[in-house]
Amino acid sequence: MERVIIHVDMDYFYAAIEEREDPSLKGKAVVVCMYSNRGGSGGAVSTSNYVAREAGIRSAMPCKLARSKKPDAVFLPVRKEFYEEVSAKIMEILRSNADSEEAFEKISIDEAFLEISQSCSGDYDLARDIGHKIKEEVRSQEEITCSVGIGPNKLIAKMASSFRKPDGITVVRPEDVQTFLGPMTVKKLWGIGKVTEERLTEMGIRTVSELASYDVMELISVFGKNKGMWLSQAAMGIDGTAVKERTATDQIGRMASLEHDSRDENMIFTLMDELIDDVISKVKARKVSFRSVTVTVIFSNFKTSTKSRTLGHAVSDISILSENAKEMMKQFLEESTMNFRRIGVRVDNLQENTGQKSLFDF
Ligand code: DCP
Ligand code: MG
Ligand code: MG
Repeated sequence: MERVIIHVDMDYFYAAIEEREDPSLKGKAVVVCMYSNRGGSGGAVSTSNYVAREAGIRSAMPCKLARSKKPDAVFLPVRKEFYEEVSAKIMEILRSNADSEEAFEKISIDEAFLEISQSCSGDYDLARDIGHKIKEEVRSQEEITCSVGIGPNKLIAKMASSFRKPDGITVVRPEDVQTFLGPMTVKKLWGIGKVTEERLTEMGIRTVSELASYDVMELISVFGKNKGMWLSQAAMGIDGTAVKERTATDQIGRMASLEHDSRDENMIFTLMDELIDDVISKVKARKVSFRSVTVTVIFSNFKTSTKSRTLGHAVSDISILSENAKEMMKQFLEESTMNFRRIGVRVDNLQENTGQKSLFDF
């Protein structure tokens, strides 16, 4: 079956969250700034909404310069932890639309790839429907708009999502890849940096189609084997890399959906046992201990909630994980009335085992 990949990127993400939290900001220019810790007027723009962009304000620009371009804009400080929480909820919505748990790859705080080859059976009309469904879910659950790109691989999907922004959807079928990419300037090709762009310009290569028809051996002689090959393939719209979650190194966790949305304790605790077994076998394989346990519940309305506990000692013991995780899950059941959709168990604060067993291991 042909691969179909979706890339989703939130629109003016930090500023969109601030607008959502304070509706009086709507229609105004909003600039979210990362102020330097020296205080004063230093610092750079993290992002701005589209009203501010019309005034020429851009990410990474000094906040001072942004202020001079639009003195009546609202300047707000970055609230990274809060944006991370919103991001986690959005990522769960996105993940739930992928072919499987594993067919998902978050690539930054506001964007991810999902493979949907199976759910759309390779049909691009169905893929577009899934794209619209995702946009609607993100809008209704989190009041944020996003832009969606759909294509036969990650490279094309990523470039498609930025083609129409904000609130866009762009579908590039395999037969349209050349038409889509060809006229773009090489710097638009995902993965090409400033240095490469300049080198290509010196070689007289301006557009992606010029790069695609350039002799690959020449490219290799200039850029080396890997990069030269990659440039040539990317320009032809070829990208064989898989959608695959990057494993976090500082935590070990597993999530899974219940068979159907439910509050049935039997079903929930049975699934928890599976997740706990899995987490512990990874803990053992990596020869680490953990000092905190987190349980996540995603409710049937996609609202996400987590509880964490920090333990007195680092342990790698299944009974301690199980006891703590299940107590937290019981609290979730007591505090809520809604059905559960997905649950997760995670350990973090990892420490390498030194070889000496702690008391808890006996
Ligand atoms: N970000 C940042 N500093 C940068 C670029 C981005 O702090 N130089 C943060 C703020 C953005 C978030 O990352 O909101 C996501 O980055 P994007 O590049 O996706 O930009 P936006 O989502 O803000 O806007 P767009 O609508 O163009 O995607
Ligand atoms: Mg974005
Ligand atoms: Mg982004």
